[in-house]
Amino acid sequence: MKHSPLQIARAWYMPKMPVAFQTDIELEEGESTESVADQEEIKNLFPYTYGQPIVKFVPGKSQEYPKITVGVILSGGQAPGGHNVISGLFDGLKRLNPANKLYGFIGGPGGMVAHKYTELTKEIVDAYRNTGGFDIIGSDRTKLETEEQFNSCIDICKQLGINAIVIVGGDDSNTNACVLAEYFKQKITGIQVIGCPKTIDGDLKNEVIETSFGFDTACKVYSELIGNIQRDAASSKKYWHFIRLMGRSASHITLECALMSQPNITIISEEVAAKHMTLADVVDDIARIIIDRAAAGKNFGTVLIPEGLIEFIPAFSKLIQSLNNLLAQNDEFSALPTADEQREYIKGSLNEEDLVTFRSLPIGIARQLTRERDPHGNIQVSLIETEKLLIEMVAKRLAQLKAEGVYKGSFAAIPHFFGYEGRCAIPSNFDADYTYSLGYTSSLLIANGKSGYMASVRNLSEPASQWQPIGVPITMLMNMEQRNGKRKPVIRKALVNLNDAPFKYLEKNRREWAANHSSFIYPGPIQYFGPSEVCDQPTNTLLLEHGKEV
Ligand code: FBP
Repeated sequence: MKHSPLQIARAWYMPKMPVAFQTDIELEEGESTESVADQEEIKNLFPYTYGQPIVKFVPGKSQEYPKITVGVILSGGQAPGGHNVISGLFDGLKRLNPANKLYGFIGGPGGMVAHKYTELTKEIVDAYRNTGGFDIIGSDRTKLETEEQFNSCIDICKQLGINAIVIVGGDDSNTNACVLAEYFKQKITGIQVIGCPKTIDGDLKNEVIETSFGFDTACKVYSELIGNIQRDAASSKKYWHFIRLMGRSASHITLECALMSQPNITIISEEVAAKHMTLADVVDDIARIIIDRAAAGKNFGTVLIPEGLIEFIPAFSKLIQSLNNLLAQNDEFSALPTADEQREYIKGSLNEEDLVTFRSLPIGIARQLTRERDPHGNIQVSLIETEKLLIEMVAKRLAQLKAEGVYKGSFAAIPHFFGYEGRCAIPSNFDADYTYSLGYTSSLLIANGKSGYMASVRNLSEPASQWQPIGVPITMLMNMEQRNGKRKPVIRKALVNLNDAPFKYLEKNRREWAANHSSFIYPGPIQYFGPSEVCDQPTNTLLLEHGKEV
């Protein structure tokens, strides 16, 4: 197979590691923990894994570790660095005991249930070091929730002699990990389960997990593209670019890309919700900036839009909730043969308020809202073309204002959606290093008998040598939420906090960025080799959250 020069060079990259891994270690246990909310309910649902302590790695005596066999699963959407979790896990296991074995389940949690697996040998792992994608074993979004599924997982573990499973995933997948760990303990199987925080969305973070992997690389890829578009806009001076960015619910990606590229307009869903804005308010805000810029002779610019925006506008979030409840396992709806019949069915089932909101949407967008939910009950926001909706509404508003003599400019807009472009990029040095350490940490948690834990690495705004690996009990991150029309235990998603430094930085600077395109930043492509200040910088979000300058 032919490889690019960068692929060849990257294969030899040695991820930087925390010094903590250079010595023999032992675990130090902290106090017992509580879940972030709904403590009694979570405790009752997870009696075997609730309340475990956070664990730290401290220097210890050299030990002999018995042979173990581990199975790894990549779960959910792709995120740069997944392959390095596997290489870190593989190397960690082999360092503990060269006889240790690693299996990969093919095609995500669904592959484990269906007993599809492959042994991950050195040859296979070496071919994927520092590469993007999840193609080494693939992924899916199967939700593990039935006893039949759990027992099928136990069967395959017994068949392969697997002592522990590592689930690499986002909030839903690590909820899977927690549920599985609980079941395995309850059934006294001895099989351990460890999770790893993955998602480009950046919303799997909290006091003990500083960021999810993939966020760094994905934001850098999108910011490069935004920067290129901004230079094009500033050169031709004739287009407004409406750029929707992935990230499902939370606007972390949009915020980070704004900090990196300084666009004219940045919409943050969490702010829209906090200010109880309607869609018309959002449109008015955009139109106001377009009008001001037009008055200064600038009929061009950039608008960043988080893909989850619509869910944060109160009327739409209500509508989506009603649709979620209406469409959950609704065979009658699914059996309707045409889109028109489905639309009529929905119109006939919604209450008056939701119906007004539903009718206010262009038919195409309304249809996108009724598309099938993912197996975890999430609406598939990546399929909702909010950028086109906003262009249409802003154009209408500007036409009205032109008729009133308020607006004298010209408006030509181009829609963009950046999501899949960044999910499988070659991981940045940060993600390559971070994920390798997460895999390595997982091997140590397993060797020390832990289950129902997530691997975490802290102090990430410092050089990798100073990073601090820890183990975080997953029940600590959980609360109860409404999913598929039912109350379920899930890991709490971290939305953008409007009081935190990253948003405050945007808030302080956005007026100037709106008016002045000389504040555009052109981040350029990710650099993999070169000076550390060019190659190893973490995201602005991480730096600001740690009180650093950007
Ligand atoms: P994960 O949370 O599973 O990592 O997925 C994140 C994400 O990339 C979202 O940003 C996006 O909305 C969604 O996946 C798209 O899902 P799909 O890959 O199924 O189209």
